Amino acid sequence: MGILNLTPDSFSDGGRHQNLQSALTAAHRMVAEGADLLDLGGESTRPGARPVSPEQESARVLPVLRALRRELALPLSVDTSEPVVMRRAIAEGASMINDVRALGRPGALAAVAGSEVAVCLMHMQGEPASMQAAPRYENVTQAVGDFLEARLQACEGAGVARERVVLDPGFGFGKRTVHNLQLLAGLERLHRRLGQPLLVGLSRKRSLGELLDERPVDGRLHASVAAALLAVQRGARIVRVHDVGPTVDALRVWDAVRRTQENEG
Ligand code: HH2
Repeated sequence: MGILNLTPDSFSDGGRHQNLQSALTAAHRMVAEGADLLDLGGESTRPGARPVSPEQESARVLPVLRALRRELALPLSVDTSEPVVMRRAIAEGASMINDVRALGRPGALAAVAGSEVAVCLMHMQGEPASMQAAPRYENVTQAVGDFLEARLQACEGAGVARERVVLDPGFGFGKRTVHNLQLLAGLERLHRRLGQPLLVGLSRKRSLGELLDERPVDGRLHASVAAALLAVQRGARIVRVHDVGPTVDALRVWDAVRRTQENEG
């Protein structure tokens, strides 16, 4: 999943796409590099980010979604927590709603229930404005599993079949580096417990910088590729990444080894 941030303030690539053409060029590039789907976002969720209105978010995302639906055959996801934006995105042909608030806002479940889109439910402790202030867990993998199971049930209760649901542990969302490491180390267990496809987003995130002696965002490419590979090896079905080409290369090597291993019995 290639990330297309249409925000002025995203943590690693904010402000890059100030006009439609530049967003479309970036999307085409990610597709040429091997992306299977794209995730369009109009609200930054980085720690401390300012909220935007549904109108602003729609104005950032919908024109790009509309144009890409005409130009590309691959599925498009929209990263939003706002029911109004969800409904509009679905009407414009989005294939997935990716919600870092796991369809927790009033009206969000209803906004997707009447459609056939896939949904990604993510775990977050707190809200972006304050989530990194003091994240605490007794057992992060257990807590994330409990939350995602409950949200999956809420979806089913609202008429969203589990076949439509992808789950995401929410790396970096109300989690310290140690929590992110515990989650990644325990991802296989979490996957077995939940029994749903998992999406993982670690690309360029702060924990990777912290593991590399406070490396800034633009020096986290290799760490991001390693993290994506580790996630896929542990069962992630979708990895949400900024650097599609390098990630696809790494996953192709992994896939060739995996196939060979299977054939060798
Ligand atoms: N991470 C970000 C945004 N949306 N969605 C899912 N499902 N999983 C994630 O890990 C995830 C997400 C944050 O990354 P980015 O989009 O690059 O930054 P920003 O929120 O500042 O736009």
